[in-house]
Amino acid sequence: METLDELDDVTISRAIIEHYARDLIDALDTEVAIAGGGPAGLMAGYCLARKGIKTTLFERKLSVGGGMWGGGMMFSRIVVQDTGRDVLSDLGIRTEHYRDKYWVADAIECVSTLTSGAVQAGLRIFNLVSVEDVMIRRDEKVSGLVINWSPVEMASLHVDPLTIRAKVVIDATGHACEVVGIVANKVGGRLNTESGSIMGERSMWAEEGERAILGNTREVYPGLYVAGMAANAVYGSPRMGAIFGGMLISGKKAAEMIIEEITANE
Ligand code: 48F
Repeated sequence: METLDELDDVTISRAIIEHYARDLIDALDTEVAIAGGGPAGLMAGYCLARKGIKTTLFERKLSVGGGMWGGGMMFSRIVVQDTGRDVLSDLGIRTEHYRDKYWVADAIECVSTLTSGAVQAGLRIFNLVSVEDVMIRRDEKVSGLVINWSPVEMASLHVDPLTIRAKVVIDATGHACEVVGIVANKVGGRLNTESGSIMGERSMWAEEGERAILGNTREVYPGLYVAGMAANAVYGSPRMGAIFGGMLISGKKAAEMIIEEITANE
């Protein structure tokens, strides 16, 4: 009969603490820091990591995936158009043709495969961590993120945060566009929008939302890019429901712009 090796509980604890602390210390200086692990943040992280750019993603919740798990109203299927389908196919995610330009994919397969691809490409993800502030220096450029444990935030505990330095930050926090909100409110900076401040998300209109999202994916403040639903919220474009091609392509576009910027500055 097979016997299990003797296990020491404290060795297990030591392994967990040492490895996590090692990885967090390594992440203190990162090239790109992403707030939010929904489809846009994960896709951006995947594309950056694949190019060998040191990228760290912070997700408030226990699980990454954001609004993708639940498809539309908890029917866990998502819809993409042809371009979105190409992105899913590149990741090895299966799609079924519905009709015309519409393709359907299993939301669970999308989140799990995208997450696995991103982590294996080198993206470092810290879940249960909330971004609560940004680091700003005299040049008025966002130069990092201020983070804390989500349970600290949830319990409103008076615990000071820690800081991550980054060359570039991406706000991929979805509808709430939290990082851009922090810059607008606390830094008082003028954003690269028509009004100089957050324009606010508009009501559901899939076609217009999908059309606008790529143009809205850009550097909204020095050092701070915005991707995914946050981009449409910042630039005053509509939400679009359970059609996800725009989210994925927005994450990819943010990554491409940042790769260009980092490469040009090397
Ligand atoms: O909301 P979310 O999925 O944003 P997305 O990637 O995709 C939007 C779609 O899911 C959907 C849609 C499709 O048409 O409109 O809504 O743009 O993912 C955002 C993630 O960011 C996390 C949040 O928990 C979620 O998983 N998040 C939000 N604020 C913070 C954060 C924060 N301050 N710190 C860390 N994570």
